[in-house]
Amino acid sequence: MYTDETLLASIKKVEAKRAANAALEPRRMTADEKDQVLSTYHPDYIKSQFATLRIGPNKGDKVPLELADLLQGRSRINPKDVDLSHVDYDVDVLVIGGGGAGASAAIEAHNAGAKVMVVTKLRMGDANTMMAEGGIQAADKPGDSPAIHFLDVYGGGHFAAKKELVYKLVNEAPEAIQWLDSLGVEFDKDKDGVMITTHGGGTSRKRMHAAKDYSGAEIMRTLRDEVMNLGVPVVDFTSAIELLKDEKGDCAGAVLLNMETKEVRIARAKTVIIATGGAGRLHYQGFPTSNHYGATADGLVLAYRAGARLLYADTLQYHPTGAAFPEQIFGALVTEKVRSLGAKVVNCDGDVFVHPLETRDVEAAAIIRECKGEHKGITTPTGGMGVWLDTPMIELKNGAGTIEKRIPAMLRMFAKYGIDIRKEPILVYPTLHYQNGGVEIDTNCESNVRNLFVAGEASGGIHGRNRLMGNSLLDVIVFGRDAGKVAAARSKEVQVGKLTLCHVDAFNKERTGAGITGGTYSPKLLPDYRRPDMNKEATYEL
Ligand code: MEZ
Repeated sequence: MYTDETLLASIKKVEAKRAANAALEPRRMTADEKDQVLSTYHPDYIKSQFATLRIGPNKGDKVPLELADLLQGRSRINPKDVDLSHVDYDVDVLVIGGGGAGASAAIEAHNAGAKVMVVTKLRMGDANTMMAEGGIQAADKPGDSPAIHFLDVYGGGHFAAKKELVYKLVNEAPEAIQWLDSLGVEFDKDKDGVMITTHGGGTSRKRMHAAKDYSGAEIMRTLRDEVMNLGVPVVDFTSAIELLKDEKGDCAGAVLLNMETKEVRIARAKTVIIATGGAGRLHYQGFPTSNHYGATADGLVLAYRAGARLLYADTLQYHPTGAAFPEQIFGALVTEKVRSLGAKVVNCDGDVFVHPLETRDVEAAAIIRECKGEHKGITTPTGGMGVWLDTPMIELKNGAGTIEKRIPAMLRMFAKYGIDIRKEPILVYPTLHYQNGGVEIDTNCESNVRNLFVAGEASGGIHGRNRLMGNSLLDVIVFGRDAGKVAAARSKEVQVGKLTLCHVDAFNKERTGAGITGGTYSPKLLPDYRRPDMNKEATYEL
């Protein structure tokens, strides 16, 4: 509920201009204008927030400060204390991560006849896929094509994506939708059974398929059921803390840590798939996040220490519309679908200052500029910043009942705090949403470490330097499935040699050589929200 006088006065201005704003077709920014707003206001351009890596395969590259700490951090194990002669799990394909990519990989690897095991530090489905709201892209309607989808992805990513990965993403998208439909995902359909599709930021065609505004939960529910129905073993509350190699230098499993008992277990595997998701819980630059609790960049750390190269680990996605108020949902995702359905962002005077569907990096930077540069933002009752997202425009444009029908989760999220988004605008500000880069992969999802595959948000190269809405749910399905199939096929020809942790010793040596001592234990595993003055017993280092 809004009670603050200044907010109420600003809302009056928004209401007065609503009808005119709803009818307005704001112009798109030129390429130069986009460059200008990005370089001045996007957090990725704040040089002081990045460090140069001193060791590892990406030595010399810049990454966010918090990530540099983890990538160059201390292993949680001392290799000489780990007994590699006792193997607890022996499988063909070890999938690390229980989100959309991990589940898709496990299903396909199992279907290809491999002995698969999923290990996840929380529970199956506790992942960013579950949190995804607005939808999944696929060019499967007349007037659209994978070629047009390719242009949108490639341009939206600033022409930096690996073209062969984009090619695969867009070409396999229609089949990914059919696969999900056949597994039982309840996509929004019209009365004739045709899937309803909408625009997202930077899409030139309406190709966003959705299950209301809980598309990710619907997809994850279905995938999780399939994993369970197939009887794929899932070891939960257990994290991978180092990868294992064999004496040939190929990936050969992982050291696992039971998060409850702190017991260490050895999983030998012919192939490993990292599907550990993103990094929002590292709260880069102090941003709140829309991410799941487990999003702490663990896969990047595991792979990096084993010698895998990262690509574009310096580019993050700040979703333009995180909730800025009330405090209880600070940083939570306000899906882009709200803007797809017709809501626009407006400033404290009720003026539209940006097209609502610019690509995410541009839209987010424009909102930050409006608040910090133009001083036309709104100070929230708790002292934060935001602009209005004028949600009542949706029903002006599409008729009463649209919000309840198409974005019921948004309606409920704000209703809990006495805000009726059908009648009142909401306060939004960018929130840390996605890791655009990650471990570099080829079209087989393989990293430069043999038999180490990566799928989903932990991989890098598919989206270039900026991802478009709805291409993440797509990427976890397309690349997750393929990683499962390829890893299963590869496992048939792999003979695992003697297990080693020599790469961890080598990494430790490199740290010492670079003068890095002490430092953070990594992978991080879980965020730490305890106050700095609290007694922080070291939790997971051994
Ligand atoms: O792809 C996404 O990140 C997505 C669909 C988010 C959203 O705004 O709903």
